[in-house]
Amino acid sequence: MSTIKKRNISVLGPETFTGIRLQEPAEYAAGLPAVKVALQHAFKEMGVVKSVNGLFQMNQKDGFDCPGCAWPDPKKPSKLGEYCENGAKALAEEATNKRVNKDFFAKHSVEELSNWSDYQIGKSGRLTEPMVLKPDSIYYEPISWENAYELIAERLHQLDTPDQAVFYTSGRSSNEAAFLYGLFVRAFGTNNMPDCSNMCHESSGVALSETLGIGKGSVKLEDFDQAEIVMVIGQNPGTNHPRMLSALQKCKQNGGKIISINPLEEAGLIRFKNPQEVKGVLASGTSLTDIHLQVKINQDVSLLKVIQKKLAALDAETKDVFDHQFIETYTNGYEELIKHLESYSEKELIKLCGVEEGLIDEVVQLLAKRDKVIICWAMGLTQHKNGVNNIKECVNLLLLKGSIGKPGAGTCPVRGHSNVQGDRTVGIMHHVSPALNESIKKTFGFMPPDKEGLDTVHAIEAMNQGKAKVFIALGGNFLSAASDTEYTAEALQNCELTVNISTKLNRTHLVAGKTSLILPTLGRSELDQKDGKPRFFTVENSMGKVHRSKGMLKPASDNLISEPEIIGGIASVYFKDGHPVQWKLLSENYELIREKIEATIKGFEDINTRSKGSGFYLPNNVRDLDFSKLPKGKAQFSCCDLPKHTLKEDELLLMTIRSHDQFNTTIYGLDDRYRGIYNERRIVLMNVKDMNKRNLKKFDVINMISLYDGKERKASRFLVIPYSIPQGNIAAYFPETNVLVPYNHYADKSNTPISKSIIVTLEVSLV
Ligand SMILES: Nc1nc2c(c(=O)[nH]1)N[C@H]1C(S)=C(S)[C@@H](COP(=O)(O)OP(=O)(O)OC[C@H]3O[C@@H](n4cnc5c(=O)[nH]c(N)nc54)[C@H](O)[C@@H]3O)O[C@H]1N2
Ligand SMILES: Nc1nc2c(c(=O)[nH]1)N[C@H]1C(S)=C(S)[C@@H](COP(=O)(O)OP(=O)(O)OC[C@H]3O[C@@H](n4cnc5c(=O)[nH]c(N)nc54)[C@H](O)[C@@H]3O)O[C@H]1N2
Ligand SMILES: [Mo]
Repeated sequence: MSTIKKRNISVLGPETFTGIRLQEPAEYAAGLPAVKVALQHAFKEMGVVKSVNGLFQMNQKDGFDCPGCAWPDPKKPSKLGEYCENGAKALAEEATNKRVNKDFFAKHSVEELSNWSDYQIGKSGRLTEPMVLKPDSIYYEPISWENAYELIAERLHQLDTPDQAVFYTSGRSSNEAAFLYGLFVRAFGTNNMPDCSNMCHESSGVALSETLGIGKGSVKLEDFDQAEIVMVIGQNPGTNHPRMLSALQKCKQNGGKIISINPLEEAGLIRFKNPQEVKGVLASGTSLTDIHLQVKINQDVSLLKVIQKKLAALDAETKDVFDHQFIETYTNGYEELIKHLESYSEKELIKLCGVEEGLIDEVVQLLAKRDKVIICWAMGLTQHKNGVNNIKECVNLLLLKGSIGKPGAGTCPVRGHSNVQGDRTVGIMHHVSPALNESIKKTFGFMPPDKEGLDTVHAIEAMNQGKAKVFIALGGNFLSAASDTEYTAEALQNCELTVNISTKLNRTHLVAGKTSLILPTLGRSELDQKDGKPRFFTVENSMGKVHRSKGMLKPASDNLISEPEIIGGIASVYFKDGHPVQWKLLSENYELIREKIEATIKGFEDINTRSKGSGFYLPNNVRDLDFSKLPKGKAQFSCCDLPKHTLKEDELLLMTIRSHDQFNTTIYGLDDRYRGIYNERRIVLMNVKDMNKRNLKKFDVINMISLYDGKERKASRFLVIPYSIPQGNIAAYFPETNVLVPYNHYADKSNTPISKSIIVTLEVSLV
């Protein structure tokens, strides 16, 4: 356990075991157990009445958007409730009846709390009032909202330049809150806006922008009904996007095929028992995956190249495997791609990806005859050194098949946080957009800075080196989500001030700056009123549709303020009267914020009306087959190199993944039901051959060590579990393993930490 001098804080928390139980991995997702577990979590945290009320409002037209993932709602939400097991857990976590108030903080110092597990910390309850942790103190104490704003304004004014402040955003915030936040940060004078996307789908954004001209996906939910093939690559929807299984089920029922590409055979992709159908709960359910390709970690490019090579060979004979008319009309770089593919040996590629050739041939046969293909992906592709190329290779395949911009086909990066995409659309980004700057100048009368800001990895570095001194976070748990936990801890602890606008207590509040503020805010599900009138806000789902979300549950405390109003509070105290934007006025009137979004950002015309009901789609050039902004006005094929991994004999490639009982750094429970792992998070999944090679037995305790740039990082005490995973690969949960991810090891172009391909060695733990 590591500590700091001033406050004796445990950065990593306890490394104790909780009592593992193993079962066979599940053979289907959802069904009755999911309903049971969902209700158990809900009833335990919220009681029966609130659970029933809350769950029936979630994802309904006049209700609130699920605080979990960003999967879109169907046109007709199910009357039985349009939520999944993990949505119910997300709601239970937010709407819990437990409270973290001033008495709690008077009783427990940050030193004590830092020795609690993340699970315990999260389960303490909802934050209820603003709190301050003063330098040299180890107890948070209450502070008034006004004094908190004054303190922030004072510290911001004390900086030598605005670039000494960092403004993080997690993707739960509404469009209104995110827009106002971005506006304030720019008015303050910096583009230092790292956000959770930097650790998430940034690679998708970069790859899709460069190849197709928009950093978002192209499919709509309806496309799954018509798709002939859905490829699910590097994504675990059964756990992380359970409502996606209904879309896959529809695809299957309409005769579609599902191909999964994943080092693990995730139970959620094997068979699905739809809890929203009576027969789904009782009968045997729908089998989902037709072919599973157990690719080695980070060898998707090799696999996708073999598939394309084999398709190209067939096409050379028949000329009807690729969509030549589409390629001719809409794409650039086809000949180069074919030549590039020819330069690789099929045998070599097959060996690299580790997939049986027979299975690859089956996939090739399926793809050869069909052109309505959707490719879905998530973190299994983005969080690698070559994350951007992984996605470009998917785009290559879709372009070859003409599977873009037509019904039943296209790109589907499955987003993480429920409004991460919206936050980006309304201006949360560290890059400079000259068009947005001009637009802000026109609408608000000030010119935003034109210097590139810091993204997540560079913000950590700047804070660690003392170049940034104030850290403000709109949501999230920066310490635990970011890479290199101990380095990030130093970074945060170096800051003069850290501020977290949060709903729940988390480790970032404990591993804090010299002065630290916790500003509690309303959750998604809670009633947000002004002068007795309920307000709503808007969010954008994973498929680019903007719609309303209106909370209805009683807020956790009377002293909670909405995110826009907190931002307005900070901004109005910071600027006093010396700024053209009427911060306070704007922050209280969401309708006015929406009018300003409409005036500043394309595609939001008439948002106040159009966001009603099921909402409206934002413009998407790929859906219109308009590639005019790209070189030669065409979609781009890419020639991607293979990833370079030169693993030594004793080294393994580690992917850090989510269990079924967590939302990022929020730990709902200790079970990973689909993988058959119960009551333990400190585990490492390993191939039996790799275990034998090292003389390891089930439940042996090991440490993982990563060595990068001469620096050794260690994650201690994990139980070995034999599992079906390719040789040379291991898997363990994040955030426990984030300590192993070097802060300076990230993807080319997107700067996303390489959380899915960490080179490690193992040692037997002696404690
Ligand atoms: N319940 C719940 N829902 C969530 C979240 C949560 O934590 N809990 N998190 C939300 C967020 S922010 C996000 S970004 C998404 C994350 O959703 P996912 O991306 O599904 O989450 P991970 O657990 O990171 O899973 C990555 C999957 O990729 C596979 N994988 C890893 N490396 C590779 C590789 O090299 N190649 C291939 N082909 N596969 C690989 C892993 O085996 C795993 O199945 O979910 C969102 N929804
Ligand atoms: N090793 C490894 N690291 C990873 C990943 C990985 O796969 N492996 N995944 C990465 C990914 S994809 C992501 S997106 C990041 C996630 O990074 P973050 O978004 O920073 O982390 P979360 O755990 O989602 O944040 C949880 C906290 O958000 C606050 N919160 C919840 N709801 C609200 C709300 O409505 N408003 C406000 N203001 N606060 C709220 C609560 O206080 C809660 O404690 O982690 C990344 N880190
Ligand atoms: Mo994410």
